[in-house]
Amino acid sequence: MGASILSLQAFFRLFLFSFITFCCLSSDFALASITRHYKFEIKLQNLTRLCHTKSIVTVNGQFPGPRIVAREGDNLLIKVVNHVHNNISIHWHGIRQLRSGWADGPAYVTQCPIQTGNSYVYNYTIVGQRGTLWWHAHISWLRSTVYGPLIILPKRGVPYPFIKPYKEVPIIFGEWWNADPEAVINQALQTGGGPNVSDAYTINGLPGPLYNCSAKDTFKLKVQAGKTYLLRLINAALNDELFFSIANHTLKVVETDAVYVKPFETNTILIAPGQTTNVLLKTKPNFPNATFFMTARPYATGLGTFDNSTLAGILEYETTTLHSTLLPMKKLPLHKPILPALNDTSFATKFASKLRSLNTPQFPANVPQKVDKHLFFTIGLGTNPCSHNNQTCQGPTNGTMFAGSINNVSFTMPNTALLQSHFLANPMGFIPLIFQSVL
Ligand SMILES: [Cu+2]
Repeated sequence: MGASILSLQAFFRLFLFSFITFCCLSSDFALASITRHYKFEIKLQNLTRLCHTKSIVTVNGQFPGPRIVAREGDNLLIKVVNHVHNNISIHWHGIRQLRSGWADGPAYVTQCPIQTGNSYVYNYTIVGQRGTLWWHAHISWLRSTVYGPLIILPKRGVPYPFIKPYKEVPIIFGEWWNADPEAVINQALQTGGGPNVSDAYTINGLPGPLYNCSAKDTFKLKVQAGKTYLLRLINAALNDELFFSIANHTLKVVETDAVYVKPFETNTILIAPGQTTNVLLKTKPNFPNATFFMTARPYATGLGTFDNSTLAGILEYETTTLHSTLLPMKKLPLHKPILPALNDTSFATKFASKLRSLNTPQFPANVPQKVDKHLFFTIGLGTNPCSHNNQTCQGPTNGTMFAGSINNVSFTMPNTALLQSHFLANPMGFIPLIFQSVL
């Protein structure tokens, strides 16, 4: 009897121990990673910009699209349902997709596009990345309206390698066409000329007051004095590198493309299409009695025309009761930043050379130390002669059409889709078609 009571106590102790261990472990697991579910309904939405109303393809009717927020290590399950007439696929720009290439999103490359009335669940885990990325449609030019931020926070309990910001604000640049962007790219592909340039750049979907009929569509960043803000900058413009600056303020670059960098300060940043950059904005210690433009416009040196307009948003300090007797916000002086010239390559080169990996024990720069072979790539935009039977060819000069190239070799569109070639287990039937000029 005594022995059985003892063993009962031992059993309970063991049970309690196991239970506590299980709880601790499972909460550890919960902290380590979770699965996050999102639903993207691809649908049309009427939208007016620059006094032009049109129906655009969106996710959940939002422009820009919804924000995805996850932590490093999390699993994402995103169900995309296509309610529009266009085929669609969504790309998770910058996600490494380790062993989940089928969730990457480029239509006809890693998946067939999602057809009208169909859906697809993107399933992937974020491994070894944290910072700002973004998502966008990856078929034709639908990414002109189908895009949004993808924010990866560090694992729970892991701090940023920089001061904890008071607030975080995604800022996403885009391009706006009054025309239908699908018609614009289709025409360009047919004629071999450059696509018609956009009518405006946008900041969080808004062109700002420097465009006609646009003053009401102005992004305002309301801040408090004496705080640090983390601006998560994303360039979702289709074709243009952009300079960006906030008048009378300095930005500290701390991360690009979801990789921490050695912090450096600058008045202006340069951000390529597809690129992301996190910057810290330290606001003035006291209410400045002024408001400040934040502007962006392109850096361009290539052939062809480009949209050389300037977007503007406004940095506005919130007043406290202390300042309530001051001038109303509208009367405050408005400062404007001075951006580099449109073709300021010297600035671009200097800026790029400042980007250095953080390279700390926690975030090492693991790059190969030994190089087996050096390869030299020149990427350019040149021209090809129009084919004789192409009556619609209207490139930059008579009888030519634009052609992008690597080492002066252009891409030749294969006759068999990559997926089909893979399915037929005949990759070699595909590869020589692309690189026939090289082989
Ligand atoms: Cu992309």
